Amino acid sequence: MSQPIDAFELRDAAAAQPAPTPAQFRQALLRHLQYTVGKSPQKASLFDWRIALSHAVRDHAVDPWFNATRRTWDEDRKRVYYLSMEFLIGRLLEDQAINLGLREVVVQVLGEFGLSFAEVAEGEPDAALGNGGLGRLAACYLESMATMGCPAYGYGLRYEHGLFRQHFENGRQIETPENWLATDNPWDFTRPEVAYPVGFGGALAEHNGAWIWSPGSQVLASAHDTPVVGYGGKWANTLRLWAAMPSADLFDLNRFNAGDFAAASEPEALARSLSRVLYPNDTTDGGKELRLSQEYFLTSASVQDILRRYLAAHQDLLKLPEFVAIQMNDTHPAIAGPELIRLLVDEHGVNFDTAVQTVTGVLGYTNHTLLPEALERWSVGLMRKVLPRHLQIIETLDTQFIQLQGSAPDPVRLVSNDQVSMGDLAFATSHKVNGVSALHTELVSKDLFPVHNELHPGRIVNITNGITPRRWLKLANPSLATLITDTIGAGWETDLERLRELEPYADDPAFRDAFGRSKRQAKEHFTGWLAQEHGIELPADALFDAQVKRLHEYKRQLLNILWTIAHWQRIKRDPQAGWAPRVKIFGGKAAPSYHMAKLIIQLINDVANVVNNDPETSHLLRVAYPPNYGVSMAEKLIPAADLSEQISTAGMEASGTGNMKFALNGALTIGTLDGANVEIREHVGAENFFLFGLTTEQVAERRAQPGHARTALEASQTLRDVLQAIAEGVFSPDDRHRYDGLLDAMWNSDWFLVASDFEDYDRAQSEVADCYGDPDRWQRMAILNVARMGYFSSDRSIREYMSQIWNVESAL
Ligand code: 9GP
Repeated sequence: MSQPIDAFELRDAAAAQPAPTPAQFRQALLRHLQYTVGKSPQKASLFDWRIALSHAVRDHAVDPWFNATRRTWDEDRKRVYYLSMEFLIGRLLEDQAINLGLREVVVQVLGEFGLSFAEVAEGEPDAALGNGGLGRLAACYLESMATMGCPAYGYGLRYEHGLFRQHFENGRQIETPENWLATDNPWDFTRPEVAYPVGFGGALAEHNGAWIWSPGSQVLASAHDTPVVGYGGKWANTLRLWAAMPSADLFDLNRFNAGDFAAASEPEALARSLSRVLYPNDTTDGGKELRLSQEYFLTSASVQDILRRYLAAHQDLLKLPEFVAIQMNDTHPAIAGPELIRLLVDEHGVNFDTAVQTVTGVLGYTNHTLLPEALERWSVGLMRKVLPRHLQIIETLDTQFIQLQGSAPDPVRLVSNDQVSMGDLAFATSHKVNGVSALHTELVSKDLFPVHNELHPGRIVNITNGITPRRWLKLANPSLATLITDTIGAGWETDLERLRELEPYADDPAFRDAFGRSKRQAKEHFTGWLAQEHGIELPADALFDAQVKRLHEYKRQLLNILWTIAHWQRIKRDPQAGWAPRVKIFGGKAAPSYHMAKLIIQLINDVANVVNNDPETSHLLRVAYPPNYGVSMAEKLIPAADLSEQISTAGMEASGTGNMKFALNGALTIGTLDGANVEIREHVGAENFFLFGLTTEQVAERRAQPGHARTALEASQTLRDVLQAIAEGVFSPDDRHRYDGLLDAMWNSDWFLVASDFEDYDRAQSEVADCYGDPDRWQRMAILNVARMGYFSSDRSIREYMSQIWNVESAL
């Protein structure tokens, strides 16, 4: 008989594991190629090599993962649970290799087979389980939590189809399904034994004063785990994604045998639909019932898992806040409050008020937006249909909240106008609520939750977003990362404030040259990829001026493209005026139902078509809009940029994180006083930032002025000329009226104040051009940007979450 394996044996073995030699790694790689993939090196495709390599790398993640899990149990540590409908993970292979200290050995061993790491890694699908900033932030935070030894789980949904793929037809955005799981996902550990039933609908009954909910239908949540390894490989956490499965065998074999194939599979397909697609919209909620059901599915499965883990080591549910911190990433998982209360009250017999107090001690809520359309509200009717018991709990919380407001004549309600306000609910059930930049947090306190704030002073805190320097500098920009390490030594990867040591080098001509060369390398890397992948040729010696992010009117890609037209008109008027060659780079997707955003995409492509084919100007101005912007494109594009466009209407961008990635990679920002731009400018220095535009207060005042759009347009001949050209069909000769709606909005409403900010933006762009004409000055400013961006590491953000919200300590 074989001996049972002792977990401690495993742990000790893990602790002892040294870094592999090239020979050992080569052997492991070949073993996986042969025994996992079933191929010989002679016959292996790039796909085969990637799968074998991923497994060889993944093997090294398992020991730290076991270790961290076991230590957390042994030491009975508090755990953080990050609940998010989105994790925009991107590719994992190179990221894991870097964090495990394997990149060099991988490069060497692949080289022995005539392969480059880049070409092997390029085949990995982008795990696009998110829309934009919110999802990418969740991915950066997972990586930082692992790096900092914060025991944590990320909980999300394992969407079969991540964010749609974008391509352009005649300049118009076309969406097709994304299929990241179509081939093997080597990072996935399937856990069929971890499955929870999640109920929907049904009926409520009272029995001896207690409520009993009998759901009308059930779906199983089945767990898939990915280890998330921190930098240095000292700690690893788990990203647990739930896949929806039918709770019973719903496949109707008799119907199938009778030839009714579609009907036979229908019930099963319906159950699986909960984790079928990511909603392609980061501002409004579509397909309301399915979206609410998805949110509950994620939340219920995660909360059941959390309680199961807690109860395996503890008995007293009232001590939950000592061992469990749950962070709600936006309102999407805000049903966590009522769900936890339901479980404590209905299934564990805890008194309602005690349950509320306990739950509030556990939950934290991050607000990521002030846009009313993005603050979720569910109709009472829908809530009653899908989650009747939760609605009942919310109504009780609402009554208590009204009482708390005493004799207020018009109290804030969690339920009003037949709608449940998920923001107010999330606030009421959390012990801390945070905004994501200093300005945003101020607006959250003042404009969004003033009454809550007065009732619970101190509950609102600010935690400015951050980005992981491992992915966004070390991985994405090897030429700059190497220069930094050669100059100040290693260690900045986990202590980003050390970049300050670069400051004196801003005045060192040799360093400035080297810095310029590293930018040039990044540009060549990007343009090479762009030419190969998209057939877009760009001159690497031009100023790369980039705006990449979701398409939204408040982000004002329109302002950017209108200015581009003005710039083109000026060059045409005076081609010999000494213009610095510029490339305007756009990237980003519009929600499929967002008509105006899609029209702006078309305008950008129409302008590109005219400008790029104008023989008089094309050597001085180009417009590039590579389709299907995502994490992997960002990794190539951001290091190549000289200028970062962060030009949202003030008060509308909660934080932004792209702004941080660009500045960390030495792009200068042209931006408004919005979101984290404000703090970036403070850190890098006002003299190293191109500021323009109305402030938040001025935006409110301007909007209140009747006819402000027309007034602003009348004051700007430049902008009128631009609009005139659009109206004449210069960019849409096949359809002169294509942009009538857009022009009408510019003249008559202009909610996003494009016209009001145009002249000042134009002034700031002239400053950019002047400055770019003085390479020493530009380089100096860019170096100082890099040197002063240490604050924006996601490690700093996570440290603040740990101390100010989660009350949890590092295990390292
Ligand atoms: O729009 C915000 C963006 O400004 C922020 O950087 C990001 C992460 O905090 O969240 C975005 N919000 C959403 O995607 C939806 O609330």
